[in-house]
Amino acid sequence: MATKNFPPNFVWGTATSSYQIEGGWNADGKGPSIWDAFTQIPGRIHEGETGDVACDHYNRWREDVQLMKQLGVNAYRFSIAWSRILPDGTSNQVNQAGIDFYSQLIDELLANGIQPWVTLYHWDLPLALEMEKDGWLNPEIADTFADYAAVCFEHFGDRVKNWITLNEPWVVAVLGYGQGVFAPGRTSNSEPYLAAHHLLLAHAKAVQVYRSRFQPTQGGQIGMSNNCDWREPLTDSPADVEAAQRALEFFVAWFADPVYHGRYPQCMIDRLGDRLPKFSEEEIALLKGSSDFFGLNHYTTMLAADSGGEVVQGNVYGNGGLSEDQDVVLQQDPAWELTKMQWAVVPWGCKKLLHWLADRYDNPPIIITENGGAFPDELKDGQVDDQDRLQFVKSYLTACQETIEEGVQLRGYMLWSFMDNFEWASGYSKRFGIHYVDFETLERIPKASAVWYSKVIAANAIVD
Ligand code: PNW
Repeated sequence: MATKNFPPNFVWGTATSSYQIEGGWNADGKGPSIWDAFTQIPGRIHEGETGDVACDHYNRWREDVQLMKQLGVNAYRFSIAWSRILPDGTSNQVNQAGIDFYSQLIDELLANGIQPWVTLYHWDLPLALEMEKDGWLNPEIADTFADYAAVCFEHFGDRVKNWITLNEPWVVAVLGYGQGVFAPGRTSNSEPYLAAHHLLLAHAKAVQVYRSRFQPTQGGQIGMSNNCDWREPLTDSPADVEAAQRALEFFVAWFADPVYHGRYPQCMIDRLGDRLPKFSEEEIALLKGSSDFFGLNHYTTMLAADSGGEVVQGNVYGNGGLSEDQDVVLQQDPAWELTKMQWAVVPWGCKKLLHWLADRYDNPPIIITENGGAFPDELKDGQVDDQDRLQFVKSYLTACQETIEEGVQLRGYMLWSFMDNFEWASGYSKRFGIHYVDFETLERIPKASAVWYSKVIAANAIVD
């Protein structure tokens, strides 16, 4: 077998997010977030579970950094809990204990040769902003977010050189405001487009603050992480080919076209009428070119067909949110292997998506900021032999490596996730980690996939 080498300086990382791992939900002056509230509503989360303790990373961060060091990653992507820094979401009150927590974590990472990749927003909006201001539905939030971002740049930007403004605005908009399965739990067919609009403006304003006040002296990079799964036409009929294209435009181009081209995709403009807000000339100027790299979270592939005008509802917690606006029906090939999320394992879809993005956005530097899978891990004799996850990562990394050879500028790969954690509406029932977490004792155990991943990183190549 030919050695599958990665380019020099390839970014090898793992990823997590604040609400999913930290716990310490009200420790040391932290304000509540919409996820602290949403998890209290009976019926919303698997077995009523919450992130109150999660992996207790808030207290075990030193141990976690040591595990990362053993893994050999050169990057770690984590998110800042906005309400740990600003308890009511505004910069009127800064919580020094929150600043100290992230500051120490950043120092510890750097002391161990690991570059922090910091996400500013991974869904845990300060509850005060939701209750008092209507969260992402209020245009004011763009400035509020930019103020919060400035506090982070000011305190951490001397050491953090990689910033991600938003994690998966599609999920925030569609699952939070469309299907209502994630916080704040709203259901609507217009609010997702409004929330998305304000998310984009929040990103643009935070980037403006960074570029004007911090980047010139601190010299880091900033971008956004979008989730996108591949959409393969069900048949080669022009209608299905167009349906797959529409599905991708409603998925990722919704957020990436404004950033790279300064406008929404034409098919959204044509189909949504007044439900799609408009950008002013000034906003377009702010948005266009507002990312130094393309952050991609990628998990699966689905087949897309034209619905022929038949009304189809978006499948809950699936990948077809707002399908009714797209006239697209999604399905899986029954031959595909499924993970515990019922997401299909289709590495060639990753390849096709990377090429699609490279073509549409003029071959930008891309970082895969999430990829991984939930599998039925079993702890046996103190070990987890997760060959299924290992094969998953191997197959996707092989696709990535080939795509790089074909000229796509893929600069890094971050495995989701560093450890098992609170998987949103699925609670602790879905394990994505390469470290097993015993949620009784909070002990962490490297799985077979972690041992294998460390060899890949050391070799800078895919190994057996
Ligand atoms: C991403 N969907 O979430 C998130 O960034 C992580 O926090 C999460 O743990 C991970 O993927 C695994 O789920 C998604 O329904 C959640 O399409 C749901 C969807 C996509 C991404």
